[in-house]
Amino acid sequence: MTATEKADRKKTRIVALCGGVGGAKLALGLSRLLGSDLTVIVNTGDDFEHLGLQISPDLDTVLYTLSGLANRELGWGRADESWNFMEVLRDLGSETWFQLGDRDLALHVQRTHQLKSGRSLTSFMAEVANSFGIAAQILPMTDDTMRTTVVTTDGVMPFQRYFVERRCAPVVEKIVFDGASGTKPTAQVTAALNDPRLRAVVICPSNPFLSIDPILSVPGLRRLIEVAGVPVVAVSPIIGGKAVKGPTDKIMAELGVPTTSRAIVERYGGLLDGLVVDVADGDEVANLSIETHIVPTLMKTEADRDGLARSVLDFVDRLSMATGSREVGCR
Ligand code: FO1
Repeated sequence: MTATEKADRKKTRIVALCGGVGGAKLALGLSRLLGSDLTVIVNTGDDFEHLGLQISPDLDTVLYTLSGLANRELGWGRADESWNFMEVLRDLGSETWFQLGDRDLALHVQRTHQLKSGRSLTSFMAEVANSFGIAAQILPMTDDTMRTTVVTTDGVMPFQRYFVERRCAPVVEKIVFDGASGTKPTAQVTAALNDPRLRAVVICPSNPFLSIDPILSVPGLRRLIEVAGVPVVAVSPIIGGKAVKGPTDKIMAELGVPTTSRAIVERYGGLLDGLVVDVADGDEVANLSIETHIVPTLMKTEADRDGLARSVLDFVDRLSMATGSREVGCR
């Protein structure tokens, strides 16, 4: 075997599944360690058309985070933003419940134009990521349309109306992924999960119900992970019985699910080989049926993000060595 063939066989590549803010922080840490060896598959169930524009909030959060352009205070959108467009919209009496900054706006206008011209979301995001200097691949979970819809005690509402306009206040009864059965994984998603150099699949600490479930609802995508033959690990979004940010714990309570890391494992239903859990929840995950890695998971600083990413990679490699790559992941 030549040196090039040997290098090609090395398992270097990580696929991360990711939603918005929380997940993107770990994706950033992973991207700093892995560069082009990282592929991030991102939820597009939150996407919607607003003011005639195609908005892809989670893709854009990952894009801005990995390029260092993210607005850290807001958790979404761009840093150094101005809001002239919104001010004029307000003066004109238009809807302003969903804030679009001037710099951010350019991305939505360009995406809308390109998609209308027949370009795929995957191809558009690849070009933008490249122009932003991102080495990792950022892939929409599908190029087809799936829309997260929230059934609440106040009625059925599209995701962004529930999340942004209503600030997650309505009580959730059910979450539905409209159009899921008509979607398929893209060629790029399939290739990333079939890649012989795949080292592991990492589920970022995103909301399992709102951000990861839509990804796993793309028909065939979950199966691609199951047969990949590599460790599959999740980082729990729960710290000390609470979600760090966002409505994860509120939604879990409303759906009658305990806000525990154990419940996260049950949610992923047999997909996981390992769970990364915060030190505050170490006792709670004793006797879990899968391996656990108990470390601080709160990511406040760059050092936290890098440290957690490094720790997750150590964990997946430990799992690979312990189980043998032929057994791990062959569910
Ligand atoms: N989140 C908000 O809470 N309020 C907003 O006005 C808002 C605008 C917005 C614009 C572009 C974008 O890419 C994201 C935006 N988000 C906003 C965040 C986003 O809607 C949610 O955080 C995600 O969908 C959940 O992951």
